Amino acid sequence: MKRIVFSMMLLFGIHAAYAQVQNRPNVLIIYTDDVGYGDLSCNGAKVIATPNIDRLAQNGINFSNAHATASTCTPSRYSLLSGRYAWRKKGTNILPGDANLVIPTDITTLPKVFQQAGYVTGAVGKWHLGLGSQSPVNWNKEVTPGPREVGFDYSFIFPATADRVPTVFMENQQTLGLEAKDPIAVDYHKAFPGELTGKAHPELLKQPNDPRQGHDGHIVNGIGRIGFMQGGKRSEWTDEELGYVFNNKALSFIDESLKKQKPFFLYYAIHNIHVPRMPGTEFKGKSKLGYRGDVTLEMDHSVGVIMNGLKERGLLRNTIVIFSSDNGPVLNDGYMDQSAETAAALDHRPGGIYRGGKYSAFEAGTRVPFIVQWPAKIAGGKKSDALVSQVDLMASFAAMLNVKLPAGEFTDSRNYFSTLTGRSRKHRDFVIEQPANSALCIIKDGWKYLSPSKGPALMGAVNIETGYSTADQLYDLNKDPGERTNLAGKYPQRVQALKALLEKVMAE
Ligand code: NG6
Ligand code: CA
Repeated sequence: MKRIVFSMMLLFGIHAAYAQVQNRPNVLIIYTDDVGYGDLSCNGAKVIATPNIDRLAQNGINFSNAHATASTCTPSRYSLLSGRYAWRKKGTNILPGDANLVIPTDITTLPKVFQQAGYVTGAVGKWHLGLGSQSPVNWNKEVTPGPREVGFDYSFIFPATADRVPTVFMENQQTLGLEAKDPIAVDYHKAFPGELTGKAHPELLKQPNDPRQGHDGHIVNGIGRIGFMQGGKRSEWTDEELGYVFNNKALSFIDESLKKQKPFFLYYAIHNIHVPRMPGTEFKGKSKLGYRGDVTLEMDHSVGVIMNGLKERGLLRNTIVIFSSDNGPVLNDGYMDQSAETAAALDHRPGGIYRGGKYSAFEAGTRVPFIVQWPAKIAGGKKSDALVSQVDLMASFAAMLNVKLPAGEFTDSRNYFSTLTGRSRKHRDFVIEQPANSALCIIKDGWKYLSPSKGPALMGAVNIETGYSTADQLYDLNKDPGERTNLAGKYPQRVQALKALLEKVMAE
């Protein structure tokens, strides 16, 4: 009898553990590119509607004080995936398209946390964290290390940005559609003889580049890019298809994970709304805001496609969906696509009430949209002004999954899972922001300190206020969220305290 009870207990125990694994939520991070806080209708945009993202907010929690760690792409992505501030590591600013992988392969990462908990992990979309360990990268064979070594079982990416060569897709770190007789070569310094460039042949361009900003190298699909490329003619993408291709790959990854009967973690890094903005044909001219508006509609549509896909597969209830952006907004970022003109004419403010934008130390640089939906556990329609940071996702999900981060391994990531899922109002003690020139800012208790730095107060071509100043700056974000009145002279002790805290964290 005893034996029977024992074996029943054992069986039950195994079953319970199995059920627990089965019940674990899927996790989908939709990480968009250059989408500003004010670009979404759920955050106040009036001249553009983002119904699919608004629905996420209606069914989840919309955060108004959430931060990317940097106001540019590579460092923000580095932090999200590694749980570490990028400014701790050299060479993690905006990378050229032929850079090597910047995330060390021997550290705990967000996807590795999920792998340890038995999840299938995938990365689809923009990468921009470098590939391989040898220079020049050989694009004609499997490039390693890459997403796999960072913790993704599956990857379907483009290497850097849509405005940088090589303009190809890579599936599991191999260039898609490559022909042996037409190998790819990439060079960021000199053009290949015989290859046409945007600089020499502006008449071939369907979207003119801004001559002040370059983007006049390799031409693919009638658009000039940064850098030069030869070969790989059959593997080059068509910009109008990027959204469609990535959506399909995201859904097929989900289907594969279902076949494996495992929960999934998908990092869906949507390429929109970064330049060059070249909407799918069905979105061209659909918005009032030129191509930037059109790709915003396309980006929102992608969210809808994936959410419908979850619904059709019966996965909506127990999937945690996080929608966010890697950095703040920019209008003219290298191409003359009418975005600045249309935004001005209709008074569209992509950064919302916040000052600055992409690249900048002011709030619009890192205060990004951040929405969490989880129907099984979160009642919808909530708003939160808790101070949260993308750097904390790794420790937060590790806590949810009961995965112990190795003792002795230093990270900047902290567990705020209960805040992110609306069960607590506990917020981050402080947030650190990294602008393009890496002169760090810190926010604590609603006060923001900007370190002094050299550099232009206005980035001319992109027309963005950087926040750079050789003087200390202090803003009271509660009373002055638009950072208009510098109170550093009035509150020197506050300045000293924030400076000291920043220095302490930097020295950790
Ligand atoms: C800048 C590019 C800009 C964009 C950005 C990266 C110039 C003049 N501008 O250097 O067009 O590609 O890098 O954007 O080259 S990010 O969102 O990936 O950080
Ligand atoms: Ca970006």
